[in-house]
Amino acid sequence: MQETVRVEAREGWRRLVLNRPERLNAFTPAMQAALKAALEAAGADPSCRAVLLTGEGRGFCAGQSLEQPVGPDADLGRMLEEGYAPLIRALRDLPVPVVCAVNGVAAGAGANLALACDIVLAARSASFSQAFVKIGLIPDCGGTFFLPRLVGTARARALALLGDPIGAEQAAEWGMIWKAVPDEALMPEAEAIAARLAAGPARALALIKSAFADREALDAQLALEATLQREAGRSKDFAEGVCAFLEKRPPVFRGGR
Ligand code: T3D
Repeated sequence: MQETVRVEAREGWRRLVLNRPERLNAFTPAMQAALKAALEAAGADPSCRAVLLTGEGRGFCAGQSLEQPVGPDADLGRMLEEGYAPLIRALRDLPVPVVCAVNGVAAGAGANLALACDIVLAARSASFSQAFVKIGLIPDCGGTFFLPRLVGTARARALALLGDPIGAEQAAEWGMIWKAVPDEALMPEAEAIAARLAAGPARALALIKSAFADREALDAQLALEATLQREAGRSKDFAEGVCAFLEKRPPVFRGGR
């Protein structure tokens, strides 16, 4: 069976590669669990002093895998509490820095996974989108925590409410990411940063991460996202959004609360 997350050991650091390229690395529960386990294993290995996260193929990550229509009993709040929130916490709590090399489209949970990392570089051809609203959902995976802090509330609200993609250069201009680089420079630059961090003062790097963590606020926002997503996930608009994606047509949202 194909490994959904490939782990490659380097001198003092690890490269983690999301590996479902035929689905633009969209998240299945197995991939979520594999990424969390890979992060925890990296954190438990004293010889691993930095992590580089990227995606296989032309995409970084297209968010939650949408492969079948959703039934009325789906509890998205529970899926966040048990799946994505522990993953985001594992990333933020990792005592080593995580560099993210966004190699292509980063949508929904994929965009917010990238924003949860410590240093984010993106290829110029990459894009970021809070695609959730296009299927009748709210941003999750900490997006409502990270986005306003990175780009301010005016831009965060428009990105979340419209779900439009923005390119890597715009994302860098807005302060959403560290920098956009030419496509061919992405991996060499990201690897050089990971190697540099791996050779850095490990304790200080861990303490710098802690200083920025704002953990209580993140936990509160993850809990709020789960509550709101539970409600959004019960809506007919969500069911229609997923059907429309699967049928490759625009959704027809009918609203109603
Ligand atoms: O459920 C819960 O737990 C709640 C949590 C939700 C978290 C979320 O992430 S919600 C958001 C989910 N993601 C999306 O809504 C994005 C869906 N994908 C797209 O809108 C587009 O694919 C992209 C804009 C990302 C890229 O467009 P494009 O034109 O470059 O590629 P494409 O042709 O649409 O996709 C290529 C293939 O990947 C295609 O398969 P095919 O037709 O070649 O067999 C497409 O169906 C597949 N794919 C893309 N995204 C997903 C996916 N398959 C499953 N799940 C996906 N999310």
